[in-house]
Order: sequence, then structure tokens, then C-alpha cells
Amino acid sequence: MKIQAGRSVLELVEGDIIRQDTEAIVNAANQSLLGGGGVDGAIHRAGGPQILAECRQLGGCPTGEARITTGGNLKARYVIHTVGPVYRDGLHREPELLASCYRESLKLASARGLKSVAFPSISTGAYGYPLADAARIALKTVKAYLQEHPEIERVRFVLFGQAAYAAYEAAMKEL
Ligand code: AR6
Repeated sequence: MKIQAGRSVLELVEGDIIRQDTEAIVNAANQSLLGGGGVDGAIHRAGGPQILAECRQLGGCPTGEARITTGGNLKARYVIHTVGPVYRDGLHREPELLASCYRESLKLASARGLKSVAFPSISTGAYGYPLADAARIALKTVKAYLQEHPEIERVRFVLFGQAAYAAYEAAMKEL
């Protein structure tokens, strides 16, 4: 499914983030930026040691912020690493921190002149963010950014499995 956001396209696909040919893919990292499971593990496995070597130089990343490295052996030229909130009860700034991840990642893409970015569903795996809530925040935040920043032509959400895709599709229909 896809919609227009200003002059840009916002689209949903079911698939694997590491296979995307967008200029950047986004990693759902942790504050150490030194790797982990889920998306993070898949990106470092497929991208090779170059990404980790660059991450070591960055000295970590606070929750809600983002950092950029090259893409190593991936198709994508860059990896944008962002740290989502660990979900507790929704009352500990989780919504604003999650929105900040998407915004800060896109700001880095804009600053580098990148035209296409693929995101996974940040915080909805190991970090436990309820999928429906996360989907609404993710799409609303990215749509608003694109409406102000036509320099990014395409944002693709790459949803892992049918349940994640369905949640984002439902949220997109409500936008
Ligand atoms: N492509 C796209 N989506 C994926 C893939 C993939 N290859 N693999 C998993 N997902 P998670 P988080 C989905 O746990 O919740 C790591 O250990 C997954 O189904 O990767 O932000 C980090 O180092 C889920 O919907 O990220 C951190 O410690 C979504 O991606 C921690 O996990 C996010 O799941 C971050 O947790």
C-alpha cells in the first residue's frame, strides 16, 4: 500500500530490511550501537564488519536520537542507526521518543541529500512497543516530515511478517 505525502511517496511493504535498495536503511539499534538481535543483528550480519567499525567510533547514541554510517556490503549506501524507547506503560515519554527516532533519522537523510529511506518498525520487537500504537506514531511522524521536506522522495516501511504489515496498513488507512 502507498500514499502521497506532499510530493513524496510513503509506502508499506512486507519484507526484510536488509534487502532494500533505498539509499539508506534504518537500524533499530540500542544505545551502545555495538549490535544486538532482530533488525540490528541482521544488518550487521549482512553489512559486514565495516559498519561495526564505524559504530565504535561514534561512542553510542541516546534514545530518540540517530547516527549514520556507511552501508558496508549492503545494497543501501548508508545505515541510519536510531535507538527506540523500551516500552514500559506508555507514560514514560515513549510516544515522543519513538516519534523523535523517525524525525531524527529523516533529518540525517535530508542533511546527506538522500532521496530514499527504508525503516523497520522501531521498538516493536525486543523493546515491546505495542504494534498498533507504534504504527500510528511512525506513519503520522513520517508523513508530517515528508510534507515539509520534499527532498526525500520516498520512505518505505519494511514490515516483518503479516501481523506487522496489517497493523501498519490499518494505521495508514486512518491517516
Ligand atoms: N527486517 C525488517 N524487520 C525486521 C527484521 C528484518 N530483517 N527482523 C526483525 N524485524 P527489533 P527493537 C522486525 O527487536 O524492538 C536489538 O537487539 C521485528 O519483527 O529488531 O527496536 C537491538 O540491538 C519488529 O517488528 O528492534 C536493541 O537492543 C521490528 O523489526 C533492540 O533489539 C523491531 O524489532 C531493539 O529493539
